Amino acid sequence: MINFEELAQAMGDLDEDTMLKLLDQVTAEGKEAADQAMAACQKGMDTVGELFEQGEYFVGDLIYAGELMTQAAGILKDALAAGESTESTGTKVILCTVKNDLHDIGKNIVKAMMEANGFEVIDLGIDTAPETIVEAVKTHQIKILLLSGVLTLAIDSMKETVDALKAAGLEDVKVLIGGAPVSENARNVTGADEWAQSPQKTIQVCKAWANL
Ligand code: B12
Repeated sequence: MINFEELAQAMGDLDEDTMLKLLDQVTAEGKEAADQAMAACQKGMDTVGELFEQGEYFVGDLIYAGELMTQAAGILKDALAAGESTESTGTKVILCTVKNDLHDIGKNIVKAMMEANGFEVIDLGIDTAPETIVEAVKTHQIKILLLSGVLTLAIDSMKETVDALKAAGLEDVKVLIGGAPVSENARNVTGADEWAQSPQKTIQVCKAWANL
């Protein structure tokens, strides 16, 4: 029986050895355990964030937490995607973290899940300026754009990106915003078409947009 509380605690404590030991058990258990493990890891990251706000952890700890979380996501990736239909949908999407935001772990999880569901994902990386996104949308003739952001500030960059698309005459491109600060209110403010917190909802919405 996997102790997910212990996993959340290990992530919060930045205890790599315990994390690796528990994740090793998870991968032997399959998808449901992987979903629960991912939730536990995120809970651990919330603890890291709280300790950072309280001044107990510093930026170096955030960097290390990011490395641990990346490692965990890499270990869980295949188990999380187990059972998905990997047959190509023939649909290309662009995904990136918006300007002024360097967080990419959530984005990378969404990318892996989209690819596991047969989408071709063009990943523009982090801190992506609206002009870069508009250029890429034109070059690759994209109809679906996924914007990731974890900082509250990211909402401003998402709005700038939607405005830049409209200014370039690309109103027909569907935009989904995702990440911790995103909500229905943020969707309204930014002018995006949809919002999501989970890769699962993103896949559903993208399939509907692509008429799959
Ligand atoms: C690791 C980390 C970092 C690492 C990131 C490394 C990396 N490669 O990403 C580094 C060290 C770079 C970092 C830097 C900073 N960070 Co930081 N960081 C974190 C931490 C601890 C974990 C983030 C994480 O990876 N979580 C796990 C992943 C899986 O969760 P996620 O990113 O939220 O993604 C999930 C969802 O949001 C969603 N999602 C994400 N993207 C998308 C996209 C789509 C399309 C969809 C559908 C869903 C989706 O799906 C994912 C899976 O469920 C968080 C605390 C927290 N509670 O998350 C703080 C946190 C995000 N950071 C914070 C801060 C303040 C900073 C700094 C300003 C610190 C500083 N003083 O320098 C800088 C900012 C740098 C910048 N300009 O971006 C604050 C943000 C506060 C705010 N509301 O704006 C937080 C919340 C910590 C805190 N409580 O204070 N950070």
